[in-house]
Amino acid sequence: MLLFSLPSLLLLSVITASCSEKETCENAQQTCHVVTCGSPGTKGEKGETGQGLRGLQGPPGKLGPPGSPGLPGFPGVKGAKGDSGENADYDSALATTERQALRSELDRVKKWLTFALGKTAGNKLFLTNGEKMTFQSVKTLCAKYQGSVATPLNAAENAAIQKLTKEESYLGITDEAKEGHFVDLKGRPLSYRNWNDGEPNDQDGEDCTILLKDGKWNDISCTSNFMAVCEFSL
Ligand code: MMA
Ligand code: CA
Ligand code: CA
Repeated sequence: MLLFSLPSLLLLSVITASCSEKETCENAQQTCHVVTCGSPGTKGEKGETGQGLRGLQGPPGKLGPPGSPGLPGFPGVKGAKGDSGENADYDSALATTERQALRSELDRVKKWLTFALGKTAGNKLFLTNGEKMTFQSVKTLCAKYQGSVATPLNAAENAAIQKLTKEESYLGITDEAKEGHFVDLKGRPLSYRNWNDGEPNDQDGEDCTILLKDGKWNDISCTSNFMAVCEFSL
């Protein structure tokens, strides 16, 4: 039996192919007018109970024992300086006592240094490193230690330098600036002199001064090597 003519069959197959299989029957009806809705079939019987043995999750367990303490933290930032306190006079008196104690200790150390290594005259300390060198090197050496080249201002200072070393030593006295006009290293004219007989003679252009072993002075070449002696105020 032939239910549809051939052109009708072709049209129906085109219309049904344009409708998605996932659409509900009602949705399909809105767009596909040829589709009609059938009544739902009867529901199948419920399946057998599964074989699963797993029970429900139990309650949380008891709290564990406490852990060991962590490492110490970093130190905090330093606090602001406190106020001067209730008794600033006491603090000041304490500071004075400490200053006096330091002064006393410093004096003791200076005495040890002088006893072992130096010679003094008035408030001057004369020291040597025991090396012979040019005049320029002596100036540089003494400046490095915040002293200056030994320059006797009187017989006592002259004797102190003489006793410090058995060698001939440079003095801080020259006529480099003006020939025949001997001055100290600050350019001041001499108030004390102890030239040897016949000196200064500027032999071959001598512009520096040395202390001879007998304490007398001689002018000498500044590039010759003599003992380095420096002076320091006490
Ligand atoms: C002599 C004497 C000095 C001079 C030195 C140079 C030893 O003393 O003439 O005046 O400075 O020689 O070496
Ligand atoms: Ca000279
Ligand atoms: Ca000379």
